[in-house]
Amino acid sequence: MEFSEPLKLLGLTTEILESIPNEVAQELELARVISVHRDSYTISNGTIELQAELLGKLLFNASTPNDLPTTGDWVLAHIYDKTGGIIHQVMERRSLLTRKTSGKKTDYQLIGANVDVAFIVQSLDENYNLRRLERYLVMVRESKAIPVLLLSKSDLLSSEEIQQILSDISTLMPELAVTPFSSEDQTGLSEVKSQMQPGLTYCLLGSSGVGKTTLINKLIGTETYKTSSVSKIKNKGKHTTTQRHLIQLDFGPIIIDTPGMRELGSLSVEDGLDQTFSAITSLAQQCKFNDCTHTNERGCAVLAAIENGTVSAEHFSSYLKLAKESAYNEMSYQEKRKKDKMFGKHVKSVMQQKQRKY
Ligand SMILES: Nc1nc2c(ncn2[C@@H]2O[C@H](COP(=O)(O)OP(=O)(O)OP(=O)(O)O)[C@@H](O)[C@H]2O)c(=O)[nH]1
Ligand SMILES: [Mg+2]
Ligand SMILES: [Zn+2]
Repeated sequence: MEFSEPLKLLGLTTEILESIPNEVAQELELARVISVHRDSYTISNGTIELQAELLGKLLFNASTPNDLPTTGDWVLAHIYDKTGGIIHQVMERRSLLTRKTSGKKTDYQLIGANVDVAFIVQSLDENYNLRRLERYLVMVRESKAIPVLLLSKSDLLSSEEIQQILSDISTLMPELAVTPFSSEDQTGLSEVKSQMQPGLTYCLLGSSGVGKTTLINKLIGTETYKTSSVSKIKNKGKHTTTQRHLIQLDFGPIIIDTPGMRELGSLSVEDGLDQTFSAITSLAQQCKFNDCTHTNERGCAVLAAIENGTVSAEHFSSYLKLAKESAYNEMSYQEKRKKDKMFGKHVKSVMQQKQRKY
C-alpha cells in the first residue's frame, strides 16, 4: 500500500502505513473511520466515503470494546464502491480516548482514536471549573494525546477576569497550554487556528453547549454543522451534536467533533494522574518514607508544601479523590467493599487534621 495524497490529507502517518502486515489480502485498502453508527461505520479512503460493516470474524473475536473500530481509527477494508464495504482489521492506535460510562460497572466508551491533540473546551461562564478540568486532563493524558485547554466565549468576561483565570490555571498547571477565544467576536480564533497543523488529528471535548461545534463552523468558515442555544433555565446544553464525527479542514488539520459529556469518570489513570498532579507526585518522592500516605507522617514533603502554601489543600484533596477512583477501578468487588469503608475514614481524618491547622 502506498502513501497516497488523499490518505495523507486524512491524516495517514508512515507509522500506520508501516504497521500493515505484508501478507494482507489484495482487495483490502486503508480507510479512516469518520463516524460510528449502531451497526455500521462511515469510512473514507480519501476519495470516497461509504457505509461499511464489520467482518463477522472481527466482531466475533472482539473481547472488549477496544477491539472494535471507533472514530479516527485506521482500518483495512474491502471497499466495493460508494455503496458499501467490509472492515477486516483495525490498525494499531497511537492514542485512544475513552471515558467511563454511567452505571456501576467499570464500563467504558471509545471516544476517538489516533488523536494527536485533544482540545478541552470550557466556556467562560458557569462551565469553567478547575475540578472538571483536572478530570479531563487525566483522561486525555491517559489516552496519549496532548491536552490543550480552550476557554470559549471570552466575550462574556472582561479581560481582567480572563487574566485572573489564566493566572490561576498556570499556577496549578504550569505546563498546560491555554487559549481563550470567542466565536462571537472572533477574538483568539487565529490563535486557535495557528496551533493546528496540517495532517494532525484534533478532538474537541467538553460539556454540551460550550461552543465546540460553533468553533468548527468558524474554522470551516460556514455554518455547516448544527449548533443550538443553551437552555437559559438550566444553563445546560441540549446535546446538539449527537454523534462523534471526523472532519477534514481545508487548511489541513483533521478534527473530531463530539457530543457534550454529561459526566466524566476516570478509568485506569495512573499515568494521567502523575502528570496532572506532577507537583504532588514529585514532592512525594521527597517524603521521608517510601510508602508515605501524606496524612500524618513525619518528614512528609507533601504536607509541608500544603502547610507553606506551595500546594493548595483543594488541589491535594482532588488528587486524593482521583487517586482513590483510579485504584478503586482496578480492584475486585470484595476489595472494593473493604476499601470503601477504610478510605472514607482516611479522607475524613486528613481533612479534619487540615481544618485543625487553619
Ligand atoms: N456568547 C457566546 N456564545 C457562544 C460562543 N460560541 C458558541 N456560543 C453559543 O453557545 C451555544 C452552544 O453552542 P454549540 O456549538 O452548539 O455547543 P456544543 O459544545 O457543540 O454543544 P453539544 O453539541 O451539545 O455538545 C450556541 O447558542 C452558540 O451560539 C461564543 O464565543 N460566545
Ligand atoms: Mg456540538
Ligand atoms: Zn508524604
